[in-house]
Amino acid sequence: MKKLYSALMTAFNDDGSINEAGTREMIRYNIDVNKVDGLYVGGSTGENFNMSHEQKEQVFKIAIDEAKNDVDLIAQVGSLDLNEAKYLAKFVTDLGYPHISAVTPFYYNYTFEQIKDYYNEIVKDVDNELIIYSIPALTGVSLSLDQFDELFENPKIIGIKYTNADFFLLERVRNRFPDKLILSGFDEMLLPALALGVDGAIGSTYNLNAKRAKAEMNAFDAGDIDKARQLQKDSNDLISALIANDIYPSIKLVFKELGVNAGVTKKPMAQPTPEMIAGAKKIYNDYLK
Ligand code: SI3
Repeated sequence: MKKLYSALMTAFNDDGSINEAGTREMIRYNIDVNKVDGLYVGGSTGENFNMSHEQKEQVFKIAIDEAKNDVDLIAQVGSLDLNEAKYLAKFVTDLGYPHISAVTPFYYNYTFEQIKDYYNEIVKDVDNELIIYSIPALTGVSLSLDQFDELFENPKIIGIKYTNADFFLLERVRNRFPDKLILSGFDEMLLPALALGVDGAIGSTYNLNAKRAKAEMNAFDAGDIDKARQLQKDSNDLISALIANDIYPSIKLVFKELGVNAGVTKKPMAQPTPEMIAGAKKIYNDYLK
């Protein structure tokens, strides 16, 4: 059974502090209404890389406290500060997170040996399993098939969150590592990723669009490719509109239309403008009502 995860957003107040009530509302909405299989906590969509260390801890605590054992939880602990990544890996493991994930270290053009050392260090002292978060478009780090192979020599490294439009590599990865967990990260490319055999998907737009994405997965599994294509087209109309209106603040604004207080994004992310608010209302009316 393929799994669908929402990449959890963080609700912020205007001053950049965390809006705990709003963050809890989004978690509940994902579990009770969207009926997702899991949440990816502390990822790009959660604005992890905008946050202080204390805020990261706060979000990890809120998410597991609210979600309890209702859904699977993956905590993204990767950080340019390896000591922080190791600390957070232990912190979330102690909180009870069943999986951890870590973005490839970026900015300094690390060598593969350094990247490998980063992953092995993160998992070394924790009794947990790690999913590599590969997102070359934002990190500038592309891992090759052989490099994934080397990382998988560590048995605690169990999979990849594959946010990459390179489908040649995805096919190679899927077939070289049939037992590894491969989760697709680009919501607008879910169908081709399903065709190549991913085990599920993690994404930002599933916060709003999980039911359609689940229906697409089910149609795909049932062999109804025409239906799956139509559902992907409908999803992509929504995703295109969200991207055109600035995706993260817009998802939060659409949440508001759904009666969920999702707060705002944290600066320097864009703050809502009257045009953006009007755009989000239109997106809700056109694609989600
Ligand atoms: O870490 C995360 O929050 C994600 O799951 C990111 C996810 O891959 C999203 N990528 C980014 C950069 O936000 C996608 O869900 C993406 O927003 C969506 O496919 C629209 O392009």
